[in-house]
Amino acid sequence: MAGVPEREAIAAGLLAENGNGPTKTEQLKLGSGYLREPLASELENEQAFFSNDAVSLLKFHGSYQQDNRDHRIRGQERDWGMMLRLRTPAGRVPAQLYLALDAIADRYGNGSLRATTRQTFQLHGIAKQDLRTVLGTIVRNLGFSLGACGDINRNVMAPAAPFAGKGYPAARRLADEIAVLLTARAAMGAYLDLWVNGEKRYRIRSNPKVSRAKRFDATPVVHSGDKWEPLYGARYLPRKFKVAVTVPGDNSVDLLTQDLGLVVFTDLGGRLRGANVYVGGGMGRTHNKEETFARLADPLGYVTGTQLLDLVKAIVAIQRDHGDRRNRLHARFKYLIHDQGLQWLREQLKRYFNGTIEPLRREPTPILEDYLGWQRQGDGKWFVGLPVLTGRIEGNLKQLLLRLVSKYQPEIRLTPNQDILLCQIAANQKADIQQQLVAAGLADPANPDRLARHAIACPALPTCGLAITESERSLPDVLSRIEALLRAEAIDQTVLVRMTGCPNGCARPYMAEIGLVGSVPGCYQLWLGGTPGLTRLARPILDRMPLERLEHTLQPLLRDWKQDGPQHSFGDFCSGLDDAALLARLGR
Ligand code: SRM
Ligand code: SF4
Repeated sequence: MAGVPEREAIAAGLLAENGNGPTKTEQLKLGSGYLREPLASELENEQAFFSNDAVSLLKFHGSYQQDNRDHRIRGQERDWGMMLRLRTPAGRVPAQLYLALDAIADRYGNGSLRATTRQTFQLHGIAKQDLRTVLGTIVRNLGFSLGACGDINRNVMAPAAPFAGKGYPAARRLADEIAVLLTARAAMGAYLDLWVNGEKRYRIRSNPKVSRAKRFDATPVVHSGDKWEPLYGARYLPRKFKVAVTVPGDNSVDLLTQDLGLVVFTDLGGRLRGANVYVGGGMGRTHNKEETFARLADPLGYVTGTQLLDLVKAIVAIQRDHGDRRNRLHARFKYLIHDQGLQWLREQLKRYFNGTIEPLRREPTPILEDYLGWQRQGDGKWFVGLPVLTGRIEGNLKQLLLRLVSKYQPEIRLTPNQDILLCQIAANQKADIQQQLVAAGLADPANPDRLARHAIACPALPTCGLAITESERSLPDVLSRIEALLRAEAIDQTVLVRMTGCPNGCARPYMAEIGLVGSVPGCYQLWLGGTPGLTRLARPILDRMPLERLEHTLQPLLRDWKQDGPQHSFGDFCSGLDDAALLARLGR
């Protein structure tokens, strides 16, 4: 969106005219009958694509209209295909759903599945006329996509590992409860009508822990005033909203990048006692617009378990009422917190939240846990974490997973690192599964290549309409080139690399030790200085590094790091240098 002229921004629904009144997008949401029209009508027509208005609503249902950018030919109709994103709290995908997705990808999609950075699956390349069949099949096979995209709460993240202890079950349960709590009520009706002919039995199964009262009742100020959509109201949120839950010390969910992050504390019996609450993180930015920026969440305090769902609702309601609805580039919760401050939020919470915010509890140093390889769940069962570079499941890997999931019906859990865990494996199934992994070339899933282990990349070209550069397709080559540099300098440590095709930050590159962010075709902004545990923002050091100069640029800096000794991670070494010192150490 860099340099979008104001009139185009207004037409695209990003900005309100003259900075006043509702944007086109806000008007559209309000007049859509809780996210139905014009989508419902356009599903009936013969066109291969939706209008812009229908596309805006389609997002809330979990789908984006895209075209294959490799196939664009000036003057010719685009090669349209819908992207479909699921909503799978804590990354949990039942075997039945996985098998349905595998078949859909082959029959209706581009033949691949893609694990996302928020722990769900995306499918690409679905024709508009197949969308109803595909979404219907997903819903009938325990899947769900309402709220996977759109101005609403997104997929709730939580550690993917199926551990039976150490607070993990409580974190997963809380993530499920928040997902139910923040499901749009009236939009659910539209969703079922559009995709499964209104069959109410497919309504999201309410977690018994989230009572009807908790979900639908609210103090007057938390209630939107709309009786059909009590929490969100008919305009939903000003922008997307992202929540993650974790346990102390496990930062697999990249907690500080979330609008709302919760670190749960449990008693010896594993029961939820409360959570440390973090607010106002976010990655998205736009090149050359300094008023947009990546931001780390601030610690708010500790809230006891019985009050947590009320706090979550209160924070969502504050963003609903006070978030910027006139400028979508400034509409995320992080800007509200940045502009108004934490003290303002505390004052608001006195009205919206009938509970107490205590001082933060101590937490151990966060680690990016990845759960790769074979591990015990702690309940007699096993799970195996399989590394999947960039989350793309196709070819041999797809066939292997199809065989294993068909035979053993494991529960699948996706990690925020785009890896896949096969869970609930009985001890007597382990040897056969391991044999199949060996046959497929995955003999040692616990030890992938060191850079590939934690590197992630967004899809970018050819599907993403916002991509400026390659990302997913270039990452393997970029990693081999950095690996060659590390070897040449005899460096034993690893480096956290993340890559995106534009500044929106879908692979959270601003937390990486080396972040590559597409800036103009063939060139990347170079961000340096994040930490292996995802606790500090990196800094932009170069604006347009041609990718072919990657080695030339990084080699002197890596050599200086090596000389500095192994006591610092690469991110800490870079963070200890000011911009001028860093620039002086880059090959130019
Ligand atoms: Fe994202 C938009 C892909 C996680 C920030 N993101 C998009 C779209 C839908 C492009 C579009 O609007 O046309 C991309 C579709 C590409 C494709 O072809 O599939 C897209 N985002 C993804 C995924 C698939 C990347 C991945 O490698 O897995 C991730 C899906 C997550 C999910 O399962 O829900 C994905 N996106 C993220 C994250 C990371 C996260 O949520 O933890 C971020 C940064 C965190 C944040 O929100 O601040 C992120 N995506 C964005 C933004 C910038 C938002 C902002 O505040 O400015 C956009 C653009 C927008 O919303 O206008 C965007
Ligand atoms: Fe597309 Fe940019 Fe997100 Fe990559 S970071 S998927 S290029 S919006």
